[in-house]
Amino acid sequence: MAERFAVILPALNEEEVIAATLDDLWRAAASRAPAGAELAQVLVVDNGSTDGTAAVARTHGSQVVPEPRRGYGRACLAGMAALRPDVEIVVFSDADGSDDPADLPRLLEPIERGEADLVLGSRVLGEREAGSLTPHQELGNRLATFLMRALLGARYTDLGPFRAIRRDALERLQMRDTDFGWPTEMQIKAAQRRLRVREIPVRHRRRRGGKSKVSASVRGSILAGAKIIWTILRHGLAS
Ligand SMILES: Nc1nc2c(ncn2[C@@H]2O[C@H](COP(=O)(O)OP(=O)(O)OP(=O)(O)O)[C@@H](O)[C@H]2O)c(=O)[nH]1
Ligand SMILES: [Mg+2]
Repeated sequence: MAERFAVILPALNEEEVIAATLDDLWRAAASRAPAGAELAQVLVVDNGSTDGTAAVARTHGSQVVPEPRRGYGRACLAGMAALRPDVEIVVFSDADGSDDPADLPRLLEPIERGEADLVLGSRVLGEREAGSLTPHQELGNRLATFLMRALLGARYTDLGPFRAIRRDALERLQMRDTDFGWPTEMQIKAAQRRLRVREIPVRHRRRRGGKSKVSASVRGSILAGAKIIWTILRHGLAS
């Protein structure tokens, strides 16, 4: 019997784009080869949105998980807590349409073939729409991946949000970060615990609408960047 996968999308005020994001996701899942894992659950974690994100998400085939305490990592943890017992693979994706669900098959295949526990979508290796990553995001990414290699011996090209992981492996990582250190923490722990990790190129687009919460604001970028660097240093110093 085919394995089942779930997609967790943390969302903060994404009313304008969430419908298109979810429609694209279901379409991509429906056009997959029948032998592949089956999309069993789409979880939009509503992180205290003040717009109609939750209502729109509900009418576009997703289950809405409320998590009023803000934070990207908290939203991911809340999504994990709502996974159905039969789900064996978990995909994380942004809610703003930046990740292309057409890349889902390539993200899932190494796990389905039993060759990887964690598959990371790399925006750096993939094709990027002009402006999808700001210059300071690209620079921050380069610094963060350099530090991860220098301090922890972990070789990555990116810290992107689009990724698939075996559920049992994810639970073994005992994720803790409550905000934008979440993807970094996952990658560091995956390397330390010797998960079978693979990076694959993914397409990355500009958000399809709505407002940026992170990269377009100086404050958001500095806070997220500082948290990422701190997460690397903390694990680097402890190891
Ligand atoms: N749960 C949660 N999600 C958030 C928060 N801030 C942003 N998000 C979501 O996390 C994803 C990434 O946020 P974005 O605002 O797209 O950040 P970005 O990708 O750096 O910037 P742009 O795409 O350029 O706007 C989106 O799905 C947001 O809805 C937050 O505080 N909590
Ligand atoms: Mg975005």
